[in-house]
Amino acid sequence: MPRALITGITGQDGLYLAELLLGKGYEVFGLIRGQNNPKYGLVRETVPDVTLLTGDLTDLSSLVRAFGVAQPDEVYNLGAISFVAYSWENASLTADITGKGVLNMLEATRLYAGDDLSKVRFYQASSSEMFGKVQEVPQRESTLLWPRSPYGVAKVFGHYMTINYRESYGMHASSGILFNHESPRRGPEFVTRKVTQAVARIKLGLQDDITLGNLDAKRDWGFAGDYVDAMWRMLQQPEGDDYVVATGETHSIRELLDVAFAHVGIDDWSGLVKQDPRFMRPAEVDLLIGDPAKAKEKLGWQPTVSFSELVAMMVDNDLAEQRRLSGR
Ligand code: NAP
Ligand code: G4F
Repeated sequence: MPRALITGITGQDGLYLAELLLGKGYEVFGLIRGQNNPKYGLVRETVPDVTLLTGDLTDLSSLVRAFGVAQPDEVYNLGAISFVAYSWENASLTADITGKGVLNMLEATRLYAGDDLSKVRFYQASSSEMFGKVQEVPQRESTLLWPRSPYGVAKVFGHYMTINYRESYGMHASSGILFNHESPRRGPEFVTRKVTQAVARIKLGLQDDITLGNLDAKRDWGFAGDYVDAMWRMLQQPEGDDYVVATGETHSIRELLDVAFAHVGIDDWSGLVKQDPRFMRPAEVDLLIGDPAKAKEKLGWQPTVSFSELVAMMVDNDLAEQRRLSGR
């Protein structure tokens, strides 16, 4: 039975990946931080077969101990401060966790493997946010990185460290440059879930309107369940490598609003959406659209959920959740 260690088990991708690996017969270990993590119960309920180990990406000794217990064949480093807007307010913490945390994981992997680095494979959750002020359209593996946020800069550090460990030590280390991926498990701070939650609440008469920032930014949005499959496929390749994972389509926040409101029968949302500079970013990433050709060719990967299906899935989930919570 192969063994996998996942950091970020309490997050959106951690849960989908754990379900995928358990379904494939893996023994799965998840790293969880904090003395009383509020997501502990959710993880226990969603993936009861995962063994939870205490640790923090900023604490190398805790990672070394987790490796000792998990004895993993595959390591998926998904843990991070992942909310871009928050990274300006907490730039140093973001550097420590999202950036240096990757180095700690690579070092823990090397210490665990000792003389036999072939016994373990490593996945790093890199991000399309690294493309920032995009230098090429669509973005591919060779596109120059130009990050626009402390989060993006920290991800670039982790990305190049992963490549460096592959080149320096021959580690089977892969970096997935994943474009935005969403699901009913997406945190409510991200724009897709913020919109689908608000649309559901407006439809049910629980909320009057929604306040957003920049409506013109464009993102390449896919379904998280598809994207964790790409992570797994990377670690099944003979060599570590870097892959863009994306749908190849882009949509603005305005289009997201069109599709989400239309799904509940509201065609004109102009009076329901407000804008506030509070939600604007000091430096914006205006346009993301990925070219997933390499992932398609080498990994046999392709997305299975369209943009409109994804938005409908999230709105339907939020309608059900809000009905349950409100009793309406
Ligand atoms: P998420 O839902 O925000 O989950 C982040 C995870 O990181 C949580 O489990 C969180 O644990 C954990 N974490 C935070 N600080 C930690 C620390 N100091 N030590 C250990 N764990 C820590 O993110 P996601 O959407 O699942 O994304 C997974 C990864 O992919 C992240 O690295 C993200 O940056 C990257 N990524 C995401 C996307 C996307 O569109 N979703 C795209 C590209 C890359 P707590 O619950 O304890 O906070
Ligand atoms: O949903 P977002 O917060 O996601 P963002 O910044 O693209 O980051 C996500 O995707 C990255 C991959 O490219 C990941 F690496 C990262 O971890 C995260 O998962 O914002 C999307 C867009 C931005 O342009 C933002 O300015 O939506 C715009 N936006 C407009 N109003 C808003 C809002 N974003 C949020 N969160 N909240 C708003 O009210």
